[in-house]
Amino acid sequence: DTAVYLRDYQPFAHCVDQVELTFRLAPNSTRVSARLHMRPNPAREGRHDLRLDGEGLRLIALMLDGRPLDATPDDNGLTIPAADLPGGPFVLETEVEIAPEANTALEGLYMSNGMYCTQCEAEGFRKITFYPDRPDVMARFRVRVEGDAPVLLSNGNPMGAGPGWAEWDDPWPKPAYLFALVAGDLRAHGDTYTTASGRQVALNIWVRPGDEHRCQWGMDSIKRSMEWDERVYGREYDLDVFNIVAVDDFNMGAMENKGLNIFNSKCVLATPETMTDDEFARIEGIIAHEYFHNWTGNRITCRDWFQLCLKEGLTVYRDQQFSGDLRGHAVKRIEDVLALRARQFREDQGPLAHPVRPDSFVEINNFYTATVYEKGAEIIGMLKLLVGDDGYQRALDLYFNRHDGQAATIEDWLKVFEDATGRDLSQFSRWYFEAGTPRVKVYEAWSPGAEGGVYTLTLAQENPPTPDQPTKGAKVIPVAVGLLNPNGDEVVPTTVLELTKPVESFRFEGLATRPVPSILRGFSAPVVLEHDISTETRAFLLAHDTDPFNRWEAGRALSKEVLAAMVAQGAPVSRHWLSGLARLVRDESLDPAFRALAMRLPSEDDMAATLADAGHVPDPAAIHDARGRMSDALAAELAPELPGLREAMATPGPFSAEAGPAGRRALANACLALQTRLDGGTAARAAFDAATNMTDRLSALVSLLTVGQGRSQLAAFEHDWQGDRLVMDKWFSVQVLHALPDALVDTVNRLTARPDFTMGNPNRFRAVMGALSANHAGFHHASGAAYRLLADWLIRLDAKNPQTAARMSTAFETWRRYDAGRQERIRAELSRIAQTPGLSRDLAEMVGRMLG
Ligand code: BAL
Ligand code: ZN
Repeated sequence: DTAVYLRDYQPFAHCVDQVELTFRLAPNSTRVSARLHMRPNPAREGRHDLRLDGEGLRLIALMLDGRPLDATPDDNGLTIPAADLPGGPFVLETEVEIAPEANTALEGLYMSNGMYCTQCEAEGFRKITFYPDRPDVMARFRVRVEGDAPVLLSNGNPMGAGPGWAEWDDPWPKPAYLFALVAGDLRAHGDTYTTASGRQVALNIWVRPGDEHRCQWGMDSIKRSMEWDERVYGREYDLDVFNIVAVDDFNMGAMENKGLNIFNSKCVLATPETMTDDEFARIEGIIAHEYFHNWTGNRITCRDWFQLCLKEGLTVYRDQQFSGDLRGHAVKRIEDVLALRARQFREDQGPLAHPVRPDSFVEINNFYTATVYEKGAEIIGMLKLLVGDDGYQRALDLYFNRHDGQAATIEDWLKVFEDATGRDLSQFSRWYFEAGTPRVKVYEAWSPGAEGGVYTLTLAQENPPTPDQPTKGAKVIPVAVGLLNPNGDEVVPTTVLELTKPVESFRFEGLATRPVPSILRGFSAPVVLEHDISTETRAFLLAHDTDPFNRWEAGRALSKEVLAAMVAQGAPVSRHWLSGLARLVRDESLDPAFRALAMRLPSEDDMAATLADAGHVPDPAAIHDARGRMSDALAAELAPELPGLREAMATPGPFSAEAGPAGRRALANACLALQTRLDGGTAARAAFDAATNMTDRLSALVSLLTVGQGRSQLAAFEHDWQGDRLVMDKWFSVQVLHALPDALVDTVNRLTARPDFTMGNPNRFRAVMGALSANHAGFHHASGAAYRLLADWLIRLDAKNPQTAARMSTAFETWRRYDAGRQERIRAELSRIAQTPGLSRDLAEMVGRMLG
């Protein structure tokens, strides 16, 4: 058993007070010298061996208090016996050699386009030097970088630089996973920010020469994030410089290294011509996320990796609040819930389900999941609802005061809320420790009376079994409810009901007429709501609900019901749905972004999940066809208005990526997609030619591809952008995503045969292989050819980059939803992967869990 267990946690036997690192950079022979100022940890009695982590390091020299020491590393590190250590403080010095150019896993120190960069979370620092690579060991780092690159960066404040060298000092103790180093021919887009207390901070976004003009939006986003965190959470920045570097080859979106955030270039570089509105919004959110980590993650970090949600759930929650404040809460909430259901509910429903705070893992990289991040954020939203805005603020102030400079746990986090608000959170804590999506069933009763009627809402919760957790206790579920009268007026405004028992009833008295309930407003808890209501009632809520989330949700539920009936019973497109949705799309009093979201039909994967949940075996081809017919029907319903609506949504003047104009473009382009189903592509071709920004250009292209057209536009797009990696990722991706099911495998094979397809760049790999599995009907083609193709590529990638291969294997996590033939084909591919000689621990753990 190679698993690590939470129950085995012990503090590290030694403390590291100060680290001095010197890097002499060379692509194949970088020398790293480390001086660790250490002492025994008073929290651990007795004398202990010193165990340092280390992987792939060639040990050149080892000294203790200035004297050479003889010790031989094993595969995972180096042990210095207690007998060799003095009883008090000591200095351990090591020198190792590493080869950044040979590092294709993109973990530790590696090279990307001739530039040195690092990724240390979670356990990459051990690939740089021998060190206690665990988050509860926090130390001050001083770093000297020597190399022939013009720019040499590390964490903290600059202490001096000259030709071929630079020194950095980080005054804030930090765990090794926050270490960073970047060296290369970089150019800065610079600015400054003055904090509330008057600290002048130099801001820089470092990019490859030629990319300087793509940094303005990122810089604006940094300043907005800094101002927001001061205003909303009272948190200021704490160094003299804040650096961001854009890197092309990166496994994640971005990384919050102290004072030196490293970003996947896709998540920071933006111009109107190269990035879509969705990407602009995402960049703003990710910059905020990494910046907010400075307090929630860096100043207060995690005791061990089981506590990952402590920093990630909270930081996602904070970036969601930020984006909601800047871009509108209703639309942001809908987008977040769409993502939560598409990724986290899907995870909870399959073999990879795990608690927000897991209690064991084989490879921690496999736990950077939607459950830890997004469900982790949902839990914080629920806590805030339960303790109120004031209680939340008091708890957060206490958290920062009590735990600043510490490596904390979820127990510490909950205790802060208990101490600040007096609330007992022992039952609530189940949200962290138990996997699975609770289901809440709704029953209604109405008794009229002379003094006014009584309406009773009965809520029953179920907590379904998940791997290793067959039974669970009742959760504390905040259910936000409002009541409407038959005219659509709100008679009971939003009230938060606290469901704590398996079944509970809530009474509303003095009502003149039987109300229509609007339940789980704002998606107040991450649960599946089961409420048998008529199509008419859903249409009523779609027309009248005063809660914008639930108004959208009513339309969504209706769309799913209609689509399910079309797939399962061959039913026609419902008139109720068509007229209700069309009315909403026409309603000029509503935010265009909201109308565009309402027009978006449930994804094919979402429909497969919904059908499986209702006890059907989903047929991917039938879902694809029915969804197409639904779009055709909506297009026909709105046909006369589509051109006018698009015109009304025009955004003249200079481009702005703010929420207002982006929402107008979203609605215009949703209309264009429908128009293309009616006019043979005339409008989309014209829109493609006329487009002055990537949002409009790509939308026109996708509209054409969706109806089997767009060849010449693809060629034009390639001609214009062939030298631009980030834009070409989109070109690769849309062809795969919108390939007809029968043509998917050929499309992928054609694209992967091109010289500009490479496994070395995770963005390019994901652009093709991520789209392969996201093309639901094509991926689940009955032949199983797409399953085989993805498995082949995952096996190939695993040999170079296990982390990305393992993450992309989740394409198979839904396999038990489908029919016996598809199940057998996927199982065969998973088994084939599992039996591959030399498979990484990362991918082995994932396929092992999926096979169950
Ligand atoms: N800590 C890994 C990247 C992120 O969540 O910000
Ligand atoms: Zn994060």
